[in-house]
Amino acid sequence: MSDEVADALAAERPVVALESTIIAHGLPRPRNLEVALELEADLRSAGVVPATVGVVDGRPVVGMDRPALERMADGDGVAKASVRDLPAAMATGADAATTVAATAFLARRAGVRVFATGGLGGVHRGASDTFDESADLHTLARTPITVVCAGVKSILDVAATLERLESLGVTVVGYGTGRFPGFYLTESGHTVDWRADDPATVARMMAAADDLGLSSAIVVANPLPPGEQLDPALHDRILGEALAEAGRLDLQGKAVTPFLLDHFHRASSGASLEVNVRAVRSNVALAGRIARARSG
Ligand code: PSU
Ligand code: MN
Repeated sequence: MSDEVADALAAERPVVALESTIIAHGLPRPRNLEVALELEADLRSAGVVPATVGVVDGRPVVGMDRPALERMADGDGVAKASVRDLPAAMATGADAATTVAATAFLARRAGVRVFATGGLGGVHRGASDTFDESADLHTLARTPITVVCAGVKSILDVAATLERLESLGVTVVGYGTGRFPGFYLTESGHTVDWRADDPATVARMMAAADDLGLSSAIVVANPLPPGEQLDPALHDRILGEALAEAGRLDLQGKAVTPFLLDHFHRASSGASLEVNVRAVRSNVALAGRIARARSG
């Protein structure tokens, strides 16, 4: 843990965890480093300590410094680490960017209770044949942390992902909406059972989960306003092409998600990239308000 994060946690000041896979494998260079720094600056100006998580030279870090962020953003040899990859990355002294799963796990171990990202991993389309289901889901089932996201990535099977979140006992709450957001899109076409309209309500949900001794996460699904989403017709066209291309290349394992996101960013001439960045920034801002409501 960085001193800044350790001090903030000891004094019960608000801290928000950020993941590094989005930096290393989700966004193109050089925008990725700019975004990583912007997110940290946004939190600091809201009076919240950022804790970007990753593995540097085999050491899990909660609260990466600027040189570490630069390594995540520039390094060609940066692995993508879910929880199962952590022991191997540590033992071999690797640099590794952490996914939602690995970030949630490490952040929680350090005592950080609020985490912001873009979109969760989930059940991929065709998963009944491929079994491709993100480890994010299983980790959230056993990690008591609040994750603010714009839903799950729209490249996934959203309906199946929501079913799995239900089976796995993960609390799902719409922020200011009863509709589940669609990452690049304001809504996914699915509903949620619970909503919160202010950060204090989310903070009370966290306290209730703690009182119950639940070991699962709370997912706060925060939609982009309709005026800021990707054009839905463009979205659907690119998605069809991206999935077809991934099928032709016979991609597997952890390469699938970065390929689809990169295809989106290129095929939309950067429009999806800007939407992705807007969603992450909005989620980070909300996570900061939730962290403050908890400690205030
Ligand atoms: N959200 C984004 N961009 C990303 C991701 C999420 O806006 O790149 C990353 C997260 O780190 C998430 C990962 O955990 O994609 C999911 O990968 P997989 O489907 O291989 O589990
Ligand atoms: Mn996968």
